[in-house]
Amino acid sequence: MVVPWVGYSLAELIRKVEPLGSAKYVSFQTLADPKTMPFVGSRILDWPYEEGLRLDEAMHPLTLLCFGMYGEVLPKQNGAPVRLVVPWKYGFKNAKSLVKIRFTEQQPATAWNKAAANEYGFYSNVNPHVDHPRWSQATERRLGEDGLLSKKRKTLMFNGYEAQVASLYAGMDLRKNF
Ligand SMILES: Nc1nc2c(c(=O)[nH]1)N[C@H]1C(S)=C(S)[C@@H](COP(=O)(O)O)O[C@H]1N2
Ligand SMILES: [Mo]
Repeated sequence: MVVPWVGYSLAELIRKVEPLGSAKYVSFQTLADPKTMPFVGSRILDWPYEEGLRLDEAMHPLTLLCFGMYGEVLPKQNGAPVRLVVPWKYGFKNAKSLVKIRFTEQQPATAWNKAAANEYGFYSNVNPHVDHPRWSQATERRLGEDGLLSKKRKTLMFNGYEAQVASLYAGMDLRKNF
């Protein structure tokens, strides 16, 4: 789904807080409030949901700290008051309702990687050439493209942002680092 997000580059915040030179990764902690988020009582995942990026991914201008969508402030279910948007990665990397951002030297834990490491890697870049173990990711349906029953289209490498982000992964084996 193509969403008109409202926000600014996370890099702007990162520059303001001046992380130590030893920082290599960014870890995102989120709210887990059982009163307003009924599923945090379930054992599907180990809540609070957490996500992580390498520092250079977090500094990329396309990585957004997001406060709204469609010109309005974020509704609660979309991650109010502030969430992450990383347009070249699978949607689950977009941690909602952030409460804490930490800089780390070691690669931080992520909720889905902890739950099923063989299915969800740290990077989670959109990649039509690397299937999820239980399904193909080579095609996708873009919601709203031509009505409710839109046809499938080929998934684009890095969700169509290859020219902007491929250099972040130069020399890396994206099958191993999925
Ligand atoms: N705080 C928080 N953020 C989260 C999650 C969550 O459980 N808690 N789930 C993730 C997953 S698995 C998905 S698929 C997307 C779903 O949100 P969307 O439908 O708005 O993209 O949010 C991601 N961000
Ligand atoms: Mo999900």
